[in-house]
Amino acid sequence: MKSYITTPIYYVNGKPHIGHAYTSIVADIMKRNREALGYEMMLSTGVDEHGQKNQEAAADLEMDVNAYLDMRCKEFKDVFDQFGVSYDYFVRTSRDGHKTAVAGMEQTIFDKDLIVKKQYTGTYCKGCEEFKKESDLTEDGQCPLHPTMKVETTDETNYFLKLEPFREKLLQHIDDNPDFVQPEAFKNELKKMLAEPLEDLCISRPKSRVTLGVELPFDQDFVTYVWFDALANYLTNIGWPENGYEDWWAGCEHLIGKDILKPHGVYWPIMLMAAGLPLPKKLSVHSHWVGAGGVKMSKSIGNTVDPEEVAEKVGIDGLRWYLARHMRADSDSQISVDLIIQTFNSELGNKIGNLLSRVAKFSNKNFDGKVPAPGALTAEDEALRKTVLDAVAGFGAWIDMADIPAQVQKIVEAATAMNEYIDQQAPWSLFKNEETRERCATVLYVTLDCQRVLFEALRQVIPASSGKALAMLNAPSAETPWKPELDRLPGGNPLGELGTLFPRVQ
Ligand code: ME8
Repeated sequence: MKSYITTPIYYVNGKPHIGHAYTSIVADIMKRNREALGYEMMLSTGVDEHGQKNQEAAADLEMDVNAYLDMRCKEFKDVFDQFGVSYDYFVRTSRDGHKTAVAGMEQTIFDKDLIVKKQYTGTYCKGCEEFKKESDLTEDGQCPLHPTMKVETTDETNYFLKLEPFREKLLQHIDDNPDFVQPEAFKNELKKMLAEPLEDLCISRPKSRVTLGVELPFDQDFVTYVWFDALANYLTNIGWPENGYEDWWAGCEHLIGKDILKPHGVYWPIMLMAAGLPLPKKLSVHSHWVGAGGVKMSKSIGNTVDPEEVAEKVGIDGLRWYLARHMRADSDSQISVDLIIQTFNSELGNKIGNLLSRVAKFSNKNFDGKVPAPGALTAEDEALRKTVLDAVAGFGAWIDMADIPAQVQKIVEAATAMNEYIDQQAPWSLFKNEETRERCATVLYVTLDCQRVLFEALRQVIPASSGKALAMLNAPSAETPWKPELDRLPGGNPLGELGTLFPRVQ
């Protein structure tokens, strides 16, 4: 079974920020989840190197455009590598094979008379890299998504793709395939976009304005509109138009933020239909991160969250944890360095890491460096074991993007239950008397084995720390396909080298 997950390819007109890190980290969590189920996986992420914004960003720094693209591309790649994004393919749209394939797709559509040349007068937003209708703009005539970038007036001849002939067919596809766009709120938004007749989509830019792009195969005075070129990455990454891409494509899921629902939900499916190609399996849409108090993140307010700065404080997994845990499915979620640190200390530090340290260190000291061997189990032991097994069950099954926070929440609840169990059972007191020492060993064993189960599941979310925790427990390697099971930590087994998993951050 094959599953192909894609992230958006990000504009390189600035440094990578928390939003970019988010979609790629979530994609990585989903890849690890499916790998644990035994799927053969492909994950693509990368950068969108064409278009006017990137071209102007290079000019602003007075840099050669190729040197600029190389520099930014490396910054994005470094962030994804640092945060453990296990991509199989890093996209650069400047790649020759990609450009040839894009031109091929355009020629196919052109030959079907679905592309027309005409004059256009109107407004253009560089932020969106899109022509705007008056109804798309705010009262003072600006783009609501890019209020600080002034929209420009253009009067140009360009090439346009006809969208309207495909609108009904696309609506039908959405209705016939209930999982095609998720969550429901975004599906409804998309259906609203498709409720009215669609205007033709401008798919070219004159070279007099934009040079950074793929030349049109049928008119060398133009480059391809950056969105047409960028969307095609999803196919060119897996080798299209050569054979061999089909199985990956059949299992393709695009992850995107809500800001780019229209290009992915309207333009891309119609481009594919126009080219005579099948549609991807699924479009999973997430909301946005905003600053504390619900304020949009901006450099001038000073409420942006720099992934590298956060990683210096709470580590890679501290950030991965917050991102996995706190994104809400269909409304914006708050993020700030303080919120990340608070969550790190209270959940990873106090609830999860501390318990492992306390129990493993106590076992190490009093049971000869070994996992204590258990005696008979009580009802309380069985109750905890069932709670933990139920809590991690979701990680042994397919997790949709929108369901990740709820699954992580269950892990927190299981960790709370483990802390309560330890407080009630008080193995430290049980150890003091000879006659309760066996009971002490059982309590420690139950806790350590439950922690093994918990960290086996958490490999999907915080892989590096979970690997360390499992090494401290000296747990046998988990099998693939993975399913949560009790009693795989042998009693009497030596413990590994112990340490502090999540050192407290002030
Ligand atoms: O749109 N919260 O690139 P882009 C969550 N090149 N996610 C966020 C976010 C936030 N505050 N800000 C950005 C482009 N993102 C095109 C894409 S794809 C064929 C071409 C994430 O650099 C989210 O995934 O503007 C969003 O959709 C994407 O970055 C936009 O990245």
